[in-house]
Amino acid sequence: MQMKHELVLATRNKGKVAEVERLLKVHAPNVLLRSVAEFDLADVEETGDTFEANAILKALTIAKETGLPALADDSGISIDALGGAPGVYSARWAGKHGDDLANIEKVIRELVDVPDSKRGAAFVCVIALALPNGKTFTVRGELRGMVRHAPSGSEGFGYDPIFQPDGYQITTAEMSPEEKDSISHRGIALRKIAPEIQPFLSGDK
Ligand code: ITT
Repeated sequence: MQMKHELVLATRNKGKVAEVERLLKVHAPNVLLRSVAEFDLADVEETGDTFEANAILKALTIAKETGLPALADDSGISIDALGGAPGVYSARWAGKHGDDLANIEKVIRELVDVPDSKRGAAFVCVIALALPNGKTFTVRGELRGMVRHAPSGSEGFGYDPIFQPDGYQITTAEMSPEEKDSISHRGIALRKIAPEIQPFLSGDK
């Protein structure tokens, strides 16, 4: 039997954890995922101004602190009419980190006068792998869509209730988890990185 590679999932967001676990179980079955919650570590401060910088910062900090390889996700929504904001500030857009309802309300208010033709947006996800020795690797996934005027649906997390992907009439919060995975920014990034994990961990890449 092949040995499983241990990998610490360096995210505390429960919505993301569920999606990453679901996708890696299918696309990287040889990886034994451990949670950052198993270790007594402080939160990593996200000081970068790009998704790539923050994903690397999170993965590298956790890899160094645990002595194990780590995988981190930095993600968010980039809204055309807001010049790409909230971007890396998506989790704390309304002030308090991770207050999904307040974040949604703030975006709805900011776009109140913006017509449908100008409500384009993208969900962006950068996944980083890091080793305790400093080696890193990143991939990016994006999903284009538009911002709805009002929330709809109760699946998913974050901005899902107001995000309608291109080609759909429903929000990502109205999709089954499997349907969201099949098109999402995180699904795209994880399917890209899955085949790279084993070579990366065993030093072949
Ligand atoms: P970790 O840093 O612990 O991974 P976090 O929630 O702080 O968790 P980020 O800084 O990457 O993570 O912020 C991501 C935010 O972007 C998240 O809180 C949501 O508001 C939003 N977001 C990311 N992916 C999303 C998705 O699939 N659906 C809806 N909103 C999403």
